[in-house]
Parts: sequence; C-alpha cells; structure tokens
Amino acid sequence: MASKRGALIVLEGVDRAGKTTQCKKLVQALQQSGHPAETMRFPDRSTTIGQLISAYLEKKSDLEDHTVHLLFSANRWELVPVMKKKLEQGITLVVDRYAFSGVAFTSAKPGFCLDWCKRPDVGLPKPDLVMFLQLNPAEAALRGQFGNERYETSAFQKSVQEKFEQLMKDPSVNWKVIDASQNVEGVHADIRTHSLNAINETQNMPLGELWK
Ligand code: FDM
Repeated sequence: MASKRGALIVLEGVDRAGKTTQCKKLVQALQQSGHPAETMRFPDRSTTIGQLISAYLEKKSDLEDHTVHLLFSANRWELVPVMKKKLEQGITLVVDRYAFSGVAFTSAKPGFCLDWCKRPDVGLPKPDLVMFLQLNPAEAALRGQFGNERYETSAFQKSVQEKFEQLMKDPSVNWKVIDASQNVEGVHADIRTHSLNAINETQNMPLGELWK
C-alpha cells in the first residue's frame, strides 16, 4: 500500500487576524504529536517572481493590476512541484494565504470579477482544509494600526472581507470559520482539532485540483 500523504492546510483571514502566529503554533503542535509538518507562506518573497511582488507590496514599484494578479498566481504555480513532493513524502503543509487571498484582494479592486480572478489558479493543489480566521473590524482595530504596505487600509480590508465571504459560499472547498477574537490558545485549540481531523480523513485520498 502506498504510504500516507500529508495534508494541505491553508489559513486565510483579513489582516491582524493572527494567521502567521497560528501557522507556527500549528506546525509545532503537529510535529510534537508525531505528524511531520512545515509552514509555507504566499507570496513567497524569496523567488524572482516573489521579489517583484514584494517590491510592489512595499510600494517601491508599481505594477498594472492584472499583471500583479498573474504574478501572485505564478508565484504559487512555481512552488507546486515542491509542495507535491513534500505532501507525497507525508509532510503536512500549513500555508499562510493561498489562492483565496489572491482572488479576494484582486477582486476587491474596481473592474475585477471573481470568475476572472479565479481562472489562473484553477488546477492548483486543492487544500484539504481552509480555515478562515474571522475577526470583525472593531476587534482588528484594537490590535493596533495597519502597517505601511499596499492594501493596508480599513476600507480596502472591508471589501476584501466581503470577497472572502463570497468565496466561502463555495461548497467544493472545505471551509471552516474560526472565531479569531478568542485568545491565542483558544484559536489554536480550534485550529488543531480541525487540522488533525483533516489529516486523518485525507491521508489515503488523492490530492484534489482547486476549482476544477
Ligand atoms: N496578496 C496575497 C494578494 O494580493 N494576492 C495574493 O495572491 C496573495 C497570496 O499580499 F496584503 C496580498 C495580501 C496581503 C499581501 O502580505 C501579503 P503578507 O503580510 O505577506 O501576508
């Protein structure tokens, strides 16, 4: 019998919901319970494409909106061979943002529809679980100011949240909404439970293709 594959687990959510902290805590908890696990994040700013994206986000360069959308997608596709290899080796990947951020952020700009935004990411490895860290704007504001990168304004984040809500209506994706207003340990406990379930349920199932 083929050996068990790792699960592809994605954390999404608006800014300051605690995604990065929770990704790290989840990987530690999985490793401690004997499940090989690694974090990944998108955009991956270390590649040539990632550096173009990073300069754009830091407002050091301007890129046309369709172009940057396609670069974000290309940045995921260039990592697909590595992702598939790790999953086949039984490593669970805990990913900080994925195609859902790609679609939510671009479609929040004027003149973009959800369908066009999804197209370049059709066929990417399909996450076994996508957890959306839900935090209302008032609670997010209590966690401090926005940073200086592109997209870090409350008006834009509100539109992004609405786009995520539309994406979460898609039953072909295994969405779980997590109450991110709890304390760090409470959020972690919810995330860990969902993740262990997903790992157990999907270890003998083939990896799917997103939005196909
Ligand atoms: N972002 C992220 C996009 O616009 N498209 C994408 O495909 C992805 C993955 O980039 F504002 C946006 C979301 C966020 C920024 O910031 C990345 P972090 O702090 O590195 O997550």
